[in-house]
Amino acid sequence: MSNEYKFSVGPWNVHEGADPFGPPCRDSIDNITKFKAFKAIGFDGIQFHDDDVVPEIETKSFTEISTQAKALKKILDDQGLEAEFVAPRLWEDPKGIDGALTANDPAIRQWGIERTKRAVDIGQIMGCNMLVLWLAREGTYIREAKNPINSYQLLVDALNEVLQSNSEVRIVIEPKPNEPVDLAYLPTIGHALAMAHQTCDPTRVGGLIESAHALLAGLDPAEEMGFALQMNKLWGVHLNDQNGLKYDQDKTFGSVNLRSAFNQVRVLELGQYAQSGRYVGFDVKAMRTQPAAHAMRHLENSRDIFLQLVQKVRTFDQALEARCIKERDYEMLELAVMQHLLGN
Ligand code: XLS
Ligand code: MG
Repeated sequence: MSNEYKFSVGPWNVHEGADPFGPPCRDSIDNITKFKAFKAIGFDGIQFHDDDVVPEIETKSFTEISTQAKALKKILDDQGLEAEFVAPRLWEDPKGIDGALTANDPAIRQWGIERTKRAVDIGQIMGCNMLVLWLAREGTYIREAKNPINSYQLLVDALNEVLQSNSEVRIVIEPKPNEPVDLAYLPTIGHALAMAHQTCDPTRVGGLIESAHALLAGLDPAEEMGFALQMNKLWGVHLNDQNGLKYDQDKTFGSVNLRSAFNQVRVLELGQYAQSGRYVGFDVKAMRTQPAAHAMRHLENSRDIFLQLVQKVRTFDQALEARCIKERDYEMLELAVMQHLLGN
């Protein structure tokens, strides 16, 4: 059991800079070039969507899909990398416009389940049993569009079908309260883990917490992580930062709120997350203004800030902390944290 952390990142974290108001502003970089760069800056795990592994997956047969997945697995092996998880990108296909697993049309729901099972198959070929479900469009723009009781039942049914289809798979729910939809189902880790307990095998369903998603729900990411850690259900993290209640910004970890970042690292240390062998994932994006030559700095910087904060947590004066807590002198404790972060 090592207390060293290992890090993961997804190919979508290096992107061309398009946003809802403007086109791409940087050239595309092929995945193999990205993987080499990730490895060089200290990342050993790669997060995948199914169509990151197999582009245009909807047009391909299972034989083509497995051939491409095997080829990519070989590339990862050669570079000393591994796949952390595979997630079905149900939200980009036109069929999933109103959600997939909770769509009102049963044929779409069936498509969503089949595609999710296919993502499990891809994961198996890639050597990972983690299936991440970010339920992007499972929710509504207006409440009257769906029956929430029904929708939550449909989600339980879908999770059960996936669990029953493969005895190895571990489903990892990544909650987010909104965006793209106005209101998403399973907005917090509490919702996700409550649902996990309703499935046919709760031991195989856990959660992944993204800092910005917790912030968008008005919650404290570190405390959300603590909730999941208490249940042994924190199976992944997507560390990043977020400046207020805006669009999902995926900013460099710690770049908005250093104290909150410190507390996220602190809770991971308290919960012995490094010893669990799970990856510290980042879900960060370069700013659109960033020239191509520096469009990977957000990854390097996030990892660097994380590691510096690990040292901050490990060197915080424990005796002083214990004394402040005993005397209930939380002003002193707060000042000590601030001074430590300021380097004094
Ligand atoms: C989007 C999500 C997504 C997941 C993987 O907001 O964070 O990137 O991490 O599907
Ligand atoms: Mg994420």
